[in-house]
Order: sequence, then C-alpha cells, then structure tokens
Amino acid sequence: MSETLFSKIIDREIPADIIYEDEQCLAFRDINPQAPVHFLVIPKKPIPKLSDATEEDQALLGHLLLVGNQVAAREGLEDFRVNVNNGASASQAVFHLHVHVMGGRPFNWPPG
Ligand code: D5M
Repeated sequence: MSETLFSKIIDREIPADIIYEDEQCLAFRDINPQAPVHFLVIPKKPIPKLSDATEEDQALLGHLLLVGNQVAAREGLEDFRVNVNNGASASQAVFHLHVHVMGGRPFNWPPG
C-alpha cells in the first residue's frame, strides 16, 4: 500500500499530537477540529478504508472503538460522536482507516 499522511504519523515522519498509542493503534488530535475535542483513532495496520477490512480485522476494529471510548473518557467526554467516512463521496480524504471521535458540543442528526 502507498504511504499516506497517517502512515507517516505512525512512522514519526511527520508530527502529530499523539494522545494514545499501543501495539495496534494510535490516537491523535485532528489538525482541523470540528468540535472542542476531536481526535482520530487509527490502526497501525494500513487498511485504506473500512470496507477493505475483513474477518481477520474483527478484533482490531473492536479495539479501535474501545480505545476511542477510553480516550474520550480521559478527555472528559460523556457524550460524543463517532464517525467513519468510507470513500471519497462519503468525505474520506485520507485513505488509511480512521475513526473520528468528537465531543464537547451538541451534534445534529442526520449529519450533512
Ligand atoms: O478525515 C481526515 C481527517 O484527518 C481530517 O479531519 C483532517 C485530519 N488530518 C489531516 N492531516 C492531519 C494531520 N497531519 N494531523 C492530524 N489530523 C490530520 P476524512 O475522514 O478522511 O475526511
């Protein structure tokens, strides 16, 4: 798979405000926050988008969500929005799977 911005963050080739890391994933603050708290949880495995994940990734996908919970709690969030953009027409810009976690303001439904 080709390098993306996020694989460069994993490899420490470009800086990011990393707030969590373990052997499977990384969480860092979004550079263009859409809420007072906005961070991304990414797998270290380079899965381009959610629909590329397979059965083999089942535990990893669950782990990303649980890490999102854990970091959200640490950030003082009780309610928060979790979002995955899958594909360009769904607003995915970086093709390395990432889970957006946003909080600290009310959210509307449906999203735009
Ligand atoms: O979301 C991609 C997100 O990635 C978008 O909210 C901006 C964020 N982004 C892009 N570059 C960086 C760096 N260098 N650090 C932190 N955050 C970044 P998508 O779902 O693909 O539209």
